[in-house]
Amino acid sequence: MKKRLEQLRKDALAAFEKATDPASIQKLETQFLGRKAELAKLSKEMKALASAERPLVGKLINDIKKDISDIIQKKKSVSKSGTQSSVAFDHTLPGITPVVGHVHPIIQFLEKIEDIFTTMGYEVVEGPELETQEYNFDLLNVPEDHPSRDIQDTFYVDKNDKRGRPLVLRTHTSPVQIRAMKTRKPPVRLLVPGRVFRNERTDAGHESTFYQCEALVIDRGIRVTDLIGTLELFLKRLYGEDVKIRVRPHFYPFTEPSMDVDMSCLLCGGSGCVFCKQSGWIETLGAGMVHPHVLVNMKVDPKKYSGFAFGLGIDRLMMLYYGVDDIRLSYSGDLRFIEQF
Ligand code: FA5
Repeated sequence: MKKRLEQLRKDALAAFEKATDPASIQKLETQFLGRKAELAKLSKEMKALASAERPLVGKLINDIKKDISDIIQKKKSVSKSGTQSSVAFDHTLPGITPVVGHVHPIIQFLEKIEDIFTTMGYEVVEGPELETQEYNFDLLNVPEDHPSRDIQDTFYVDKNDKRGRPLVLRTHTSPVQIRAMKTRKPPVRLLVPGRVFRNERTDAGHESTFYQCEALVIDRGIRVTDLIGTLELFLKRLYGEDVKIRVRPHFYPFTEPSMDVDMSCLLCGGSGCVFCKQSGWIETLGAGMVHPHVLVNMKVDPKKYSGFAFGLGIDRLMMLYYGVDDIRLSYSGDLRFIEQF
């Protein structure tokens, strides 16, 4: 009996070794472990054996069953993973292109501006979007009851500063002038890009969230002509030699004298369109010579030093650069717009 059992083990293992597909493994399982299998018959015949021999043969039968079960398990897992991989991974199928984002057109444009100014020796600094009224207004020569606060109406948040006044979403990048000068001494050339917020009624040229880029230069003997020369050089580097600029007197509490600088509308070539409100000009930035009070707030002596500052409206400059006629497109999240850049 032992001989028959050993032969059976040999035959079974050899048969399973050759089997590759699940159907033939299943067939062999029935053939060798089923109720009518040779092994089952031999188990029944065990009763006829001498009692001394029975445990030995019983153990042998169990060993053979275990060997056959092990090889079935092994074969099934190989055949299963083989089947899965052949179905799930087909090298010849075209791949799925992953969706890859890219830098927003406003930030791409801001980087161009930073490049122009950093080659002129400017240092790029940033400041917080949530500001105290002190930095956003007071230290820029805009006291609490000053009417020019109304021009930059903003969003106040439900959190107070140390003086118990609500914090504001900054209305411009100018507060960073004061913050930056806490740790610097003249001469300085600073560039401050960032997001600003205003309680605006939106239209093709106005948003309630938009980008500005502030510049601050303080040194001995800085004059208005340095300011205008810098702006002209910057705008020509950005848009080309043909660009025309127009300087108009304006009022900003933090500069004296102050001016607004317009650029010829590149969308309509100056003939008038919805973006330039039919005027042929676009207001692109505010500028001026830093007010002596503001210099004092920066702990800079106005008798020794003078400076200029300007705040570029990045969105509008970007629109002129690419020919975009509605500012709201930039913040719409519309991929048909974003993917063009
Ligand atoms: C200011 O914000 C001043 N802080 C600029 C400044 C800095 C003046 C330093 C002097 C010295 P103003 O409110 O004009 O100024 O805004 C500056 C520019 O931001 C504008 O010329 C315009 O291009 C842009 N801008 C203003 N409001 C909006 C708006 N709602 N949507 C889009 N762009 C705007």
